[in-house]
Amino acid sequence: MEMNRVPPKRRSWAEPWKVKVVEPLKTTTRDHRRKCMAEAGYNTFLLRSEDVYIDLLTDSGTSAMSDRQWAGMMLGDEAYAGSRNYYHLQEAVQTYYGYRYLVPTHQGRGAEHLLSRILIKPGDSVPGNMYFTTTRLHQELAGGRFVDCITPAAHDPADPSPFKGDFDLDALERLIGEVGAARIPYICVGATVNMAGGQPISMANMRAVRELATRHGIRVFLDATRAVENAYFIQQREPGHVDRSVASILREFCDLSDGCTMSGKKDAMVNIGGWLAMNDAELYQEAANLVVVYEGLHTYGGMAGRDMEAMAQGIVESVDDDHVRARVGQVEYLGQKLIDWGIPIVRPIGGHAVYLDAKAFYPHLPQDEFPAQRLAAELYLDSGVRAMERGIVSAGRDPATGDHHYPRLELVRLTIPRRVYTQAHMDVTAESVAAVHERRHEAKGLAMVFEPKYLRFFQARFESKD
Ligand code: PLI
Repeated sequence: MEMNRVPPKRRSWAEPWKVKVVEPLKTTTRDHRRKCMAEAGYNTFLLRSEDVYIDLLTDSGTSAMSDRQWAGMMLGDEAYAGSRNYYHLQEAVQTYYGYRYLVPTHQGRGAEHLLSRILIKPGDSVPGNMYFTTTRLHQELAGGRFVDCITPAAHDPADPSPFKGDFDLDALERLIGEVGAARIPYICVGATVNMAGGQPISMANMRAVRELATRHGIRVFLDATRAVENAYFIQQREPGHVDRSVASILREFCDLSDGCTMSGKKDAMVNIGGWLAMNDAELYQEAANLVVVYEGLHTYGGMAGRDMEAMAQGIVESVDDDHVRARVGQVEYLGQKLIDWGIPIVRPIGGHAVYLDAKAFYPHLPQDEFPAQRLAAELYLDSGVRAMERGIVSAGRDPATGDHHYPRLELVRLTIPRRVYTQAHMDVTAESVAAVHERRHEAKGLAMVFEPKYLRFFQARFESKD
């Protein structure tokens, strides 16, 4: 007899794009992966990508460009000076981010370098809502000291607060009281906060930071790398914003800052590019002069004309509500699956990645035996899925004492590139994480046998303790 099927109440969303070009993936054997991992010194950054099946190392420069972005590549005006594409990019930044002046750079850290060199004097303190690796290094290389002023909730992977990227305003006030506003060149606001698990900062908190900064005469600079995803979380979670577009939230958010550094390789979905932007004319003059020394002329800053065109188009696409919903929705899909299976991840689920809690996976491993580094290696060995350590190795050493920083968060990041993988890839990834979780009691620690001086996580090598 025919069953009377009732359609499900829940209505699914689907990606607002269809596939036009595909890139074949290769599967590998466990034996091959074991050899590759040993050669890579247990560091997923040192694997060859052709030995990787599903690449969740990063969402940086790895997203899929649209047909319109690729068409833009053909419109590259490769003039040394005054390229038409520069003016398109300037217009996109002014429209969607709202800053008056634009200095293109080859990627985000190029912008961080310029900003740090211009604003930071030796002995200065730079408060932020948790460190980011390259950002803090450039602050330190300029003679500054990064001071973490993020809300304490950010350090607890199980805390479900909706805005774990918020500043602890008391900590910020305390710092100003201790060192004086004159020794704080700017407040560095990350949105979303990568090292906290892709967690957003609320509009209300950003507004409070702005007010506090204005009161003390301090600048506010945004790390806008994933500010679109941050705007989406504000729309979804913060009262009063649900009926607004992501684009209008982004604009209001950026208007609370004096400028930004930006890696275009994330939200803006290009393979390379970034920028520094600001509203202050004098600061712009300095940056436009310094960029010539380190990146290229102020109308290309290390980018080809075609890359600027692709980025201008990518910005327009990035703020589309359907796009952001599907993008963050895919991350949510993977994260929810892992939560349902009892696997410890950072809560709430982040915007660009799901973060496995390696301390909870491997409580038998001390942090200086690199549990997250081991977990990322185990995942690759199991299935060829590549993830990234975001724990003690990424945190590096305290320049004052030379000791490891011991971050409370010891994480492995499963980072989802935009418009690249399907729901089936998420299923395969989740099943591999579950298999590694089942074998968690067998995991052994690692010893670091090579440690580069700067940003050691990229190139450090390890040996297994078994
Ligand atoms: O990789 P860059 O130089 O284009 O951007 C540096 C950078 C700055 N801020 C933030 C929040 C980042 O996430 C960032 C780069 N992130 C990378 C490469 C990542 O894998 O997360």
